[in-house]
Amino acid sequence: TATYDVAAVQDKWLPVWDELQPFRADDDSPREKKYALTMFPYPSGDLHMGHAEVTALHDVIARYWWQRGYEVMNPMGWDSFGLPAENAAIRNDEHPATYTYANIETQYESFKRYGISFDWTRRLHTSDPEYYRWTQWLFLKFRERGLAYRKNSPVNWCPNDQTVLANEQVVDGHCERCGAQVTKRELTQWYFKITEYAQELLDDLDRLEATWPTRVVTAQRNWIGRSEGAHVSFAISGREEPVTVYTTRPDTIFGTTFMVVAVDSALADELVTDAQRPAFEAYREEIRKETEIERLSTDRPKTGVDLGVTATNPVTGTQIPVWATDYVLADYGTGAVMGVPGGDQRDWEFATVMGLEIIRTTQTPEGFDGEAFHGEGPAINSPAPGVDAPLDINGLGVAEAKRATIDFLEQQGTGQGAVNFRLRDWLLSRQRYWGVPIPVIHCEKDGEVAVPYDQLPLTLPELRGADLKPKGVSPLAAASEWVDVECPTCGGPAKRDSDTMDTFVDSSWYFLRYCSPSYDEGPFDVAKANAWMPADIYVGGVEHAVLHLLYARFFTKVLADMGMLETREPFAAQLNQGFVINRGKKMSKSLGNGVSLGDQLAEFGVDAVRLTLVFAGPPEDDIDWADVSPAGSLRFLQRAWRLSGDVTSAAGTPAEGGDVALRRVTARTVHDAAELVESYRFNVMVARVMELVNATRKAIDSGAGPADPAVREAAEAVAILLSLVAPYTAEEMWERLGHQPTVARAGWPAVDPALLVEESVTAVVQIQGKVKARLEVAPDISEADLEQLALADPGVVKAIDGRPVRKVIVRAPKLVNVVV
Ligand code: ANZ
Repeated sequence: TATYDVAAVQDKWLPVWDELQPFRADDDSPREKKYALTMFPYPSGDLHMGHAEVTALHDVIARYWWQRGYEVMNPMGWDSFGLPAENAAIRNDEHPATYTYANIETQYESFKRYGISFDWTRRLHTSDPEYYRWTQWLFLKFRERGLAYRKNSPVNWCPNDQTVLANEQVVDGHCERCGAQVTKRELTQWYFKITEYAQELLDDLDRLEATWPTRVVTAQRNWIGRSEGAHVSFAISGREEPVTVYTTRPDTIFGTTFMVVAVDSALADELVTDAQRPAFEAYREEIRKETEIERLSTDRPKTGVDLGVTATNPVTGTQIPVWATDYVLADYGTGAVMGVPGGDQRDWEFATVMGLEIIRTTQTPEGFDGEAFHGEGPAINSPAPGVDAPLDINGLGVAEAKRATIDFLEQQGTGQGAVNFRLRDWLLSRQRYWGVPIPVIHCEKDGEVAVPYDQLPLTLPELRGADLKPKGVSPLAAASEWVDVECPTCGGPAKRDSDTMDTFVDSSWYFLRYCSPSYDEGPFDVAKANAWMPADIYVGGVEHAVLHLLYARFFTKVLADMGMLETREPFAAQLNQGFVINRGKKMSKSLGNGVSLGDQLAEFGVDAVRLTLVFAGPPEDDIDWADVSPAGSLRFLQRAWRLSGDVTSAAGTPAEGGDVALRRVTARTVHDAAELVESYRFNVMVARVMELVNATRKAIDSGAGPADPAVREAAEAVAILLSLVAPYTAEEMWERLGHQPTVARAGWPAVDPALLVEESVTAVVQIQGKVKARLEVAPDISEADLEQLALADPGVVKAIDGRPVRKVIVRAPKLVNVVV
């Protein structure tokens, strides 16, 4: 018997597919469009197991859509600016482009061989001037809309990468890229005003909930962090202007026994009295050495300094002390907090350490023996017994008490209901070379001047090796020939902005560029983008739950407001794959448990590796390479392939009249496979194909025989279903079954619905637990249909005898229990 030569089959089909280009998406096709998007890689090294997994999973969906008759756009490109290339360039004394484009070529060849159905005519690289020209264009448009601006503020600084980081790039106080502890610096930097879209970014998550992974939606909600409360003004002794605090609990105003201000805020510096200044400055020096995690840590003793002034509680008129502390953050809310030890644990600890008064304003539940209480309960001490105050909220629940307090403050003119977001504006400047130059010129006379649109792209100067060493300012600042320019407005001497953009800017719109990748009148052809967008599926890693996905959503909304996009959300549905691990652990050099994709492909072939990744389990789960069997996958593929050689009926033979039992299995498998793919249960789909292979083998060897047309029908179905996962094997089978390439566009097998109706099953109808009727029903009857049938049955109607039905319990297809 012939053997299945994996390498030969790969070598055979690759050039044929290259020639046929079966996955080229036609913008003008009359078919319904589907946009299958997967996260594009950084070009660092060759592809690894992670890439192999995510693209194998993603390809199941893209290839399925082609088979179902859609026009599918499945593009791929490279997120090719960024630090790895720059660091490699410093190490190797070369230009970052060398490393970048060499790796892109390597990955491109690997992707091709790996057989993913990408439309390579749409390939893009974010580091190409043709691409970043439009990143610069978008930046300038955002700036015109007031959505890109510069400000001076304390920023996150990575001392290792020598660059600032967005809040989103700081993970537990460390640089998300290199792991170094992040410090703070005061710098003037560019920001995108993503906060302007905070409410919409939050609201639209409600609609994404049905089609996005829950953990992504939750992570975004938490990151945006909306809270509702009030701004409350406190008059300050010896100062004209009051200080406003932000609180989520205005109802606790009667329990406010002090005010705390962020020690590193301008406000604290302004408020402190001369007498307290030395103590204040000493304390501030101490705090400046701390990291944000230390500051927010709940298990450190609270610290602070009395600023020497007092504030007046607007409701009670009480004078309270004003302190500076590190547990209040300068850039959240107003940087000042009304201290309520009874309701906030940090305030409780602070009051305890400093000897400040504690007044509970919410009734604690029976047996409560904790400290601060922030649960539900009626307001108490609001005002305290015997105290005369213009507001009385005693007895009200938290929500009513909040509302009543806000109403009062608003009438009194000392406060206002307010909404606050945790989300900050997106800091986008980076002090690195290998990124998009910010197209702005700074002129002493004219200030910030945009580089004229007709001068875009503003390309990077040629720097290499040691020129790129991090020095705290961008390497571009030292490239004087590039940096020193004439002001476009006055012609006088001016300097280019020497920072480059965060690479997340590049990836916030690449999915739009794919829709018209060589368009040169704008970032994308509006009509084409509207025809393809939103992407119907976005497959990628959950590590992007916040950063990339939030930024891309923000860009989409701004572009919609610019009239360039109809959709306000870029990704209609999303799937996150798990990790490929080995022996229970993440693959890493130090553990020596890495699995080389190249080795696996060489040993078992592309299809066996792809099949293994898809078959291992639900896509969201981690895959432990120690628990799976690419050798077993290969054996299965050989079994499937062998079927195609055994079929003896001619191609085109109608299957009618063939073995009905096998035809039923085929029909059921094809029918279920569609549902399984659409619900991302790819592993179950593969299992079903395996069963179909077994059934076909049995029919050939000991049943209908190789000439039965049902056998051909089954083998062809196997080839088409396998084309979603194992394209080489499927193509080879298809050819051996007498067809022209490519199986990838053969079309989904037609299913005769009559073959899906199985013999009926008996459903029992009980009333008060007693059997009153038996019904013959289809095995896949729905609960609703079964209930309706049961209640309409004459025997059942008679037994109910007009009594009201209190409850119907349906267990389709076997049981209906009626309670009257
Ligand atoms: C009084 C109060 C009483 C508070 C109470 C809570 C409970 P979220 O929900 O995250 O928005 N806060 C306000 N600004 C702050 C800052 N810059 N740094 C640290 N804490 C700050 O949190 C809002 C609450 O966090 C506010 O409500 C304030 O404390 C505190 F029983 O005010 B609250």
